[in-house]
Amino acid sequence: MTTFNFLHAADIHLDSPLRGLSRQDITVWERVRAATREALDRLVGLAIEEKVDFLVIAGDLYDGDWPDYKTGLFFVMQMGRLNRASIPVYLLYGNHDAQSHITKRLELPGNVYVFDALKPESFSIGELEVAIHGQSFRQRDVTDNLVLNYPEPSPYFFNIGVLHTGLGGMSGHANYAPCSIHHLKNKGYDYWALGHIHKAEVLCEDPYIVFPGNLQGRHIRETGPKGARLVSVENGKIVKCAFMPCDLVRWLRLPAALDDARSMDGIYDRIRSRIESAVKAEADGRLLVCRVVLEGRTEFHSQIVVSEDEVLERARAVALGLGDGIAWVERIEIDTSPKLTGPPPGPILDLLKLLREAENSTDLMTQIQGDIEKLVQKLPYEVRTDAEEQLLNLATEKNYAALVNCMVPYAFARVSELEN
Ligand SMILES: [Mn+2]
Repeated sequence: MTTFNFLHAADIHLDSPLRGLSRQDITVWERVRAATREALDRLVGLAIEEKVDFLVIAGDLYDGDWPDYKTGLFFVMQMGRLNRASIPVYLLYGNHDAQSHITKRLELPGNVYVFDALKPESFSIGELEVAIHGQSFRQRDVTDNLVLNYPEPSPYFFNIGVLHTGLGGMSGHANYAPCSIHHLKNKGYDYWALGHIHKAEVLCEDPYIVFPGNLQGRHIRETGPKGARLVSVENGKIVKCAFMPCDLVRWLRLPAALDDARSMDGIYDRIRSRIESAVKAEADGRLLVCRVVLEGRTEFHSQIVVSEDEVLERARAVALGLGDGIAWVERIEIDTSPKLTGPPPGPILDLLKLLREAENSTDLMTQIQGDIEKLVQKLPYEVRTDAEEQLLNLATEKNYAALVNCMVPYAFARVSELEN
């Protein structure tokens, strides 16, 4: 068997927006809006630089149907770069870019081989003694175990299986094309190039079963470095399966303990030092987008709760003050608790008691329902379904009792602040 190397990427979700960052965040918007494109640009650059023998894309190249042809043209342009460098690409479509789901298609250059969606298809690279097997998704919700029909391994060849799968139903991902790790192991292939799960994971090393993760984190649940796998094969054996970052924006949940803060200024100092060290440790020269989670017992708890917007903007100023394009604060999450010097005054205790009992009041619940339901119905569909906001989620789920419970700390903080 021969010696070669290849890149394995998946879940590029080209032109998908980065959630949690909006056009209003003008300071970073220009830089992040094309992040998924630039990540693909980096992947292609990496393929050329490393002189790989081929590139495998294991599904969800596109995020969904294109709004116009620009998305497709950008991909074709990148494939053209690889064509000039004589690097073939083996492309499989997943649930987000299933055959029936994408209405527009463009001519792809001759170096791009697309896996059939009706049956498994194999491509052989004779001079490398490599066989690559895969099947694209015909429609979004493939519920069959596709692996069962994948062909037997080609004898004396290095066999790669390309598959978009939820495996056995991993957290946060729809279980499309389900199969078990045993199905994959028993197939007799040397490397399983999987896609669909956005968190990078090497599930097995004999044979290699790999989710490379997505190429660019797109929201706060996709944290940390994102990229592709560079696989080196010597005499038919994998000698390296290295993670290669391709992202240009990195997401991070950043806890900041405020127990020791003596003033509001002290709180911003704390946020600054947390972001500064995170930039050093985690960003690797990329823009670090942080969700700052304020924690601990602090006498400033109430002040933080009632002036959340101001705290957010001041934290953003702190981040921007560190340097151009180094860090941005996506949001503040308040998880602090009050440091009480004594029992709260009687009226506050009465209010808390009232609020705690509120969820049992049918009258109040009916009234809240009447008010909130109308508001929620007015929201655009995407806002309602993609909400990251806890209160909005509870409102759309019609969980009004939990909604009232969420108001307790806020009401407590407001009243305590009035007291001061
Ligand atoms: Mn997918």
